[in-house]
Amino acid sequence: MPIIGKPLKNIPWQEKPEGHEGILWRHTGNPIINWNPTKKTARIFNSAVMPYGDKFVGVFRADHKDGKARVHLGWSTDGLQWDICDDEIQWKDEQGNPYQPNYAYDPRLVQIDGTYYIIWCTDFGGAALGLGMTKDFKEFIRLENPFIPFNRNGVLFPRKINGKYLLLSRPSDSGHTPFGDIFLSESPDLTHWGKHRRVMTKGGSGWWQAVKIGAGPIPIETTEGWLMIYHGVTGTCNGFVYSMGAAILDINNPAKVLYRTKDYILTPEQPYETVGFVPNVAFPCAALHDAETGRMAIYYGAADTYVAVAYTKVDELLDYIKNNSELLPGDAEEYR
Ligand code: BMA
Repeated sequence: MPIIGKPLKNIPWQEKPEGHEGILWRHTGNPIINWNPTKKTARIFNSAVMPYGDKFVGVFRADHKDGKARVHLGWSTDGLQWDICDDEIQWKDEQGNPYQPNYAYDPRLVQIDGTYYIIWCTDFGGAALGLGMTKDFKEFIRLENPFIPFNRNGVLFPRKINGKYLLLSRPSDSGHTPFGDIFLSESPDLTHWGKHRRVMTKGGSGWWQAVKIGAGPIPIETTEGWLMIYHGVTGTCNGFVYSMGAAILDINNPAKVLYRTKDYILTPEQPYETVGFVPNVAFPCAALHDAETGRMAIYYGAADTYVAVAYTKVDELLDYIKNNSELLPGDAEEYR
């Protein structure tokens, strides 16, 4: 099995339905989180989960009933039924003073060398990346913002590569951003960032990713390279449509994309993806994976309203990406 990592015996899982043609298949109980999931929250979507002991922990994007996004903690024994705190995560700064972001959305969650890091989109005179850490999911410490505005979709690699932390991001504008490529930056200490590289560009023959692309779940280490699920956006008369694609990045230099899917691997089709607060959005932020069986459960926000899950097998997905790949002229441009 190609995943370089740990077994996850209790990964949520359903077998591929008979006759199903896509490389991903949806959980039959979707959506797993519905409208008004807690007292204070109107919608929970675009959220990150990971294993924690024999349970699962999640950092959830929760839009409150005042309309503003915040991040909340949640727990689950099966990865599907979630007990989500009604209050947002309480942060302290590095001096121990209370700190709350004005807004916080689209979190990603990763463990590196025994510490858990959360990256979200924060208000820093406009949309920028916020970064924080916790050792125990009880005390949360906010760290320096990695970059100046405007930027979104910060995704850390789950281990240092050549002694450096690596961070994918999508530089943007302060609004709904009609452009966007995936960039990689490195840091010796999670504070000072540089050696920026453009990994992947929007466009190509894939119209579904014509406007912008952004990294999704934490990349998964495999024998073929880093498996990266990402979102690709196109513009229609009715606004943006967010689909999912997948790529394989070089294991020692993830600035170099080796393969990426020409077609989307999932696009909004189901009612919970096509109808909601923002229709036609499938926005992946996390993926659980089991190194023993190759099973993978992708968590995605649907229509800016719900949390949904889709399944695949990593060996089959890697083969699919390799056999259905189209690299674009701008991909890994600064590397070449
Ligand atoms: C993006 C982000 C996401 C959201 C998407 C669709 O700019 O704000 O949180 O899912 O738009 O509305």
